[in-house]
Amino acid sequence: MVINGKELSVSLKTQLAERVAGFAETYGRVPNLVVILVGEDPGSVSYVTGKAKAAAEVGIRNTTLRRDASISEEELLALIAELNADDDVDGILVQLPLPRHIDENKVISAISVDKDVDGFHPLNVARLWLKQPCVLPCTPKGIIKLLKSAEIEISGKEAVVIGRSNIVGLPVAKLLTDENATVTVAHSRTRNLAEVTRRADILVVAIGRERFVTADMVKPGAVVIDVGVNRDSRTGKLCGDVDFEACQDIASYITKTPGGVGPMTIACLMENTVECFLKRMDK
Ligand code: L34
Repeated sequence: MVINGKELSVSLKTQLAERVAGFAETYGRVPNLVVILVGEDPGSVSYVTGKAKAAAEVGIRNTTLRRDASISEEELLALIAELNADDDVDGILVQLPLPRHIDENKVISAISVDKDVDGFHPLNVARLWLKQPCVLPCTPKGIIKLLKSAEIEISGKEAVVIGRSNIVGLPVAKLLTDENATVTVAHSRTRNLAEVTRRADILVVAIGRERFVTADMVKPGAVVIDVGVNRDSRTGKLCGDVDFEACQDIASYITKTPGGVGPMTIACLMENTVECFLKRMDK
């Protein structure tokens, strides 16, 4: 069975739109999300466009600020400081990756933790690991929602995450642990990777290599969540980290790229923006 992330994202956005519809009357304004895009990376341009479109659908005000790849770290930090100080801004997102001359950690830390809709700020990361209320990173949050929507039991299951990034691999491993899965984080130095992944009842793949996961790596009946969004080197079309054609008959549930995790990332960003807005209105 294919878990349809596109469909679930539509229903999540529809529910959010219904809530946001009352905000102008209750709070005098709607949530305001500012996205900063540095450079012209085609993937980033496409994702940021998707975010603007979703914001419009939900009724969230959105501005995308495009800056040249040559922007200095200092200029970018100054822009963030300005947005931090702007009371009309509820969420600030700096699309990653950034050009190499800019220190991503410095930029993420500069965003006010109350406006950190990505959940990437060190304080939000700490809160996540301490199980304190926090903004959850969008992709891991979307993955848990996908699993729950398909009524997949997580508790007690063997979960294997391939990839150990701060954005996906590590936080999704933490969320799966909190759902009482037994979690293994595999990565480029893992020995006998196929042996490890074949143990997985739930396999989450976030490495960014096209069709990296082949049929022999998947246990029959496993749930396979493909986080990858790659350009197929042969056809130029989007494809995931999982060889979907080969794995779909082995897995019990599987996501597809496009139409899987990506749209859920964006829907969860909308939810996080609403959460940050409401928390700011409360203060
Ligand atoms: N700051 N940087 C920051 N926050 C994020 O949450 C992200 N991410 C990742 C890259 N950098 C970021 C995203 O937005 C990945 N990502 C993302 C978002 C959306 C989609 C994919 C990745 C998505 O919508 N994918 C569609 C296809 C889009 C297309 O046609 O290009 C899909 O169906 O998979």
